Parts: sequence; structure tokens; C-alpha cells
Amino acid sequence: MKITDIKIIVASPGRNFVTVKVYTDQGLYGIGDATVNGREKAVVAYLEEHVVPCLIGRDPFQSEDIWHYLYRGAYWRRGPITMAAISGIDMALWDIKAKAAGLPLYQLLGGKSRDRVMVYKHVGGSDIAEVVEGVAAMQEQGLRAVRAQVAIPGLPPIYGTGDSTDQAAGGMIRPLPNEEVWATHKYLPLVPKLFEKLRDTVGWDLHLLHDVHHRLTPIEAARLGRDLEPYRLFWLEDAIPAELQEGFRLFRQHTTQPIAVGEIFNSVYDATTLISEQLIDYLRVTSVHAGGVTGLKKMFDFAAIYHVRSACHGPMDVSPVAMGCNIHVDTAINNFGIQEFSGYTEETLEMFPRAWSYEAGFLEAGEAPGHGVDIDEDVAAKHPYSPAYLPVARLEDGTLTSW
Ligand code: EZ4
Ligand code: CO
Repeated sequence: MKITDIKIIVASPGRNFVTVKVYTDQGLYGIGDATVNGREKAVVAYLEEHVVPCLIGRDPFQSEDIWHYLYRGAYWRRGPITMAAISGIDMALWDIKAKAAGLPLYQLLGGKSRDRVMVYKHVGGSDIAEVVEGVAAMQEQGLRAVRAQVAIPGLPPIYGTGDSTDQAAGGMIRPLPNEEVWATHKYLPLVPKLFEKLRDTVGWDLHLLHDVHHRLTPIEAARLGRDLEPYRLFWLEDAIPAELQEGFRLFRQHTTQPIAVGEIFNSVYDATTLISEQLIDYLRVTSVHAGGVTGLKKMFDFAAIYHVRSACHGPMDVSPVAMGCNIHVDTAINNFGIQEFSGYTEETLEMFPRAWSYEAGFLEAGEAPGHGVDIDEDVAAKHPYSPAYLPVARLEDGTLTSW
């Protein structure tokens, strides 16, 4: 089998997605996700100018060799743009091979380790009462795990805490980055109050999660971890900027609160200290940013040796294609932890026909050959690319900070 053509499709069914379609001389094609939220066109150029010409005529079954060809062969290794491009190609190659074998992808990764994968969804709100109500509603719908975020009194709503529109198309995601305001001293005393109220209302069976979005220093994160211990969270996510692996040593030594990080990682080298020193409990890499199915499998297998579990990033900007690949990996590996799933716009679901399904707190990969996700190009054509950005954050005095 030979690769004959590779098409890059950019569309915005509520969120921008970069989708890769790899064609072969045997009529089979494969689909991959190469989206980097807010930097989409950089990946398109990288793929069209520098990747596609190198792959025409190659054997699509050689996904491992092609992965290294694009990774080591580029000389300029790692980085979100390079790794998203590799991810998109890698997903499509695994899709082709699994379709050719007539098997769902998880069978090629070791078969089922579980029938379905537990997910968590998001609840945000403008005050504690609103968040508690939202989380209780999720529990009613059968969710086993919920992430809770609350707006900070005295500050305008920030990403993840405003009303539900910030999780849908548009919302706080503007044509140019929205500038948000952050104040750690207003945030730190508030969060334990939220989780105290949540435990009082929803009890102890529901897993509760919280995302700090890289906003604290290690000692501030240590304080928050200790203050949240009575409420036994499933995890505290991205408590400190993720690139300073050594910073997790101080944080870890002060709290027994389980720790999750990794949604911005794109290589195992972003997490070797975190994993080998057992400074984290959950690794949040995702197929579209961490080198596709091949990248995820390598990282989660390494993490398994140190009892670190998987928790693939899965917000709206991780497309249903990458979500499909995540679910197949989640289904196959032993050290699965949880899968983030914030859901999609109707237009996105229409654009990506898929075999995976969601029901009452769990995702299932489905039995279709390949990863089971396709793209409807007629629907894609109705939703042209429309520039959108994640926000940036400033302290109250105007200093730029993590968001
Ligand atoms: O900031 O999806 O856990 N999820 C998150 C997300 C990410 C965005 C990045 O594109 O933190 O909201
Ligand atoms: Co996050």
C-alpha cells in the first residue's frame, strides 16, 4: 500500500479544527486531528509545506518509522506545531491500518482492558450556589466525576468559571485574545469553601476535580492542596506552570492531594522528572498534541512503570477525531485513569460522523474498523475558518501572568 495524497481540511463548526486526510492507492483513507487552538494556520503550513511532500509514496503501515522520520528527521524536535502535525498524520496511519485489518483500533493496541471509559465533565458558575446546583445536576445525569470552577467575587468572570456560554461556541473566545484579570489572594480562600459545600450536597461517592490552570507558585499550590485535603478531590489539575518540573517537588511534599498535569505537554521529555520521581498521579497528554496514538502509547507505557495513570485532555478544541483515538488508547491500556469530555457543538458532531458514543458518564470506542471517526466535507465547507483565541491574563496592576 502507498500514500497517494494528503489533504488538510480547516473548518470552524463552533471551534476551529485542522483535520488531516491521508489517501492510499487501495482506496482506503485515514483521518487525523492536527488542531492547535489559536495557532491553527501554523500547523496547516507546517503540514502542507514540509510534511506532505515527504510522505507521498510511502507505506502507510510504517507508522513507527514515519513517526521517527518526522520527529528525529526534522532535526528541530518537539514543540506544539511539529507535534500536532505528527499527531494528525499518525492518527490517520493507525486508522488506515486498523481499517485494512477490519478491526477497531483498540484491538491493535492490545485489545480491551475495559468495556467503557469513565469521563468527567465541567461545571462553572458565577457563585458557589450556582456551581453546587450544576454539579448536583451532573450527578443526576449519571456522571461519576465532575470538574468544578467558580468565579471570584470582585473579579470579572474568567475562563472556565463564567456562565455556560464559555464552554460553547464563541463565549469568551474572541477574534483577538480576551484579557482577563487574576488575583491569587482572592482565589485561594474561596476554593475550599466551594468544595466544602459540594461535599455537603453531593456526598462522597462523586469524584470532584479542580483545574487551577497554571496560575499558582509551588508554595501557593501547596497551601491550596492542604486546604482541599478534607474534601478528598480526585485531583488538583495544573496547579503550577507545567514547564517547571522541579517545582512539583515542593508542591508534592506538602500535600497528599492527587496531582494532575500535562495538557500542554507534547513529549515524554516534558514529564520525565514528574513521572520518574512520582511527583504526579495523572498524566493529561492527549493524542492531538502528544504525537498521536504512537506518542500517547509510548508515554502512558512509561508512566505505567511509576504507577502514574492516564487522563487525556478532552475539551471542545480536541476534535472528535482525537477524542476517538484517546478512547481507543483509554480502552486498551492498563493504567487508564479518566477521560476529560466537555462535549461538542451540534455542528461539530454533524461534521464528524463517529463510532464512539457517550452515555451517562462513560464513553465507548465502538466496533467500527479504524478509530471510527470520519469527516463530512460538505458540512466542513459550510463552516469556514474563523480566527479565535484563548484568553490572556493580567494581574490587577496589569502584569501579564499565566491564565
Ligand atoms: O484550557 O482547551 O482542562 N481543560 C482545560 C481547557 C484548555 C483549553 C486549551 O485549548 O484546561 O479548557
Ligand atoms: Co485543564
